[in-house]
Amino acid sequence: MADFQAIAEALIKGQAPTVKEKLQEAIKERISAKEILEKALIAGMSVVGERFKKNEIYVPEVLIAARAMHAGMDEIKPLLVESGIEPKGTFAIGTVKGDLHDIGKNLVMMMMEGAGYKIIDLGVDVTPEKYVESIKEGAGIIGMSALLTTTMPAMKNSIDAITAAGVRESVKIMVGGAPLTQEYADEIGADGYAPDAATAVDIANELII
Ligand code: B1M
Repeated sequence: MADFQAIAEALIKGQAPTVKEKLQEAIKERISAKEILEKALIAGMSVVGERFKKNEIYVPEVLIAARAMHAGMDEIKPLLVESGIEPKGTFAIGTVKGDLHDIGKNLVMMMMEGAGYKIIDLGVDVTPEKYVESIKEGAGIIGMSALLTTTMPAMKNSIDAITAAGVRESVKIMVGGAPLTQEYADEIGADGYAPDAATAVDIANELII
């Protein structure tokens, strides 16, 4: 019988080879990819998110856990595709125009992937047009990250471009990054703000209901 708890624990500790090995065993036992995803990988990543939120672990540990999660995802992705399991939603994320900081953006991306979202990584220095294109490609939630006070206004420009393109109603917009606040998010017309990567998952889950 597959030990989901042991897989989740190996993921939390960032033990990628163990995660891989245990997943291969679970697959041999014909456990469904959906069950593995939910009970082992997502369960493990949500513990990582909670611990990160409480400052019990830091960026390096999260990155190592995310690497273990990716190793696990590689094993089950073909099965997920075969079984036609729909992702929770499509999340396109990028650091706004003029801004090259991507460590926080990548953490948010990994947590969202770990929570069952399909990811479109727009990268850094993302123009308003690129966000608009991602909505046309199926993104239901847009994530914008900014680390510089000088690039925060690019978030408003991007939201304005999305509105001008006539697609604002078909998407939810979440913003974050060290200089951001809930007040600023409200002021520029974002739907959600998250101070950290784990909260970003909670907010996204609320936004897609
Ligand atoms: Co830069 N940098 N940097 N930098 N850099 C800061 C941000 C700065 C505070 C340093 C300082 O002066 N004390 C300062 C900004 C000052 C300001 O605007 N008020 C600064 C500056 C000025 C600059 C340059 C202008 C420096 C120069 O060239 N003169 C330049 C700008 C380049 C550009 O972007 N155009 C620059 C360049 C760089 C490096 C390239 C050297 C490097 C980036 C490497 C990279 O990202 N690949 C860098 C770094 C590393 C930093 C610091 C040291 C660390 C940032 C970081 O990665 N934090 C930073 C100082 C600091 O914070 N101590 C600094 C860790 C990361 C996990 O946190 O990104 O906040 P963070 O993400 C968090 C949350 O904010 C949230 O979740 C994450 C995880 O919990 N979050 C979201 C982030 N995005 C989210 C999106 C969401 C939700 C939550 O929804 C979509």
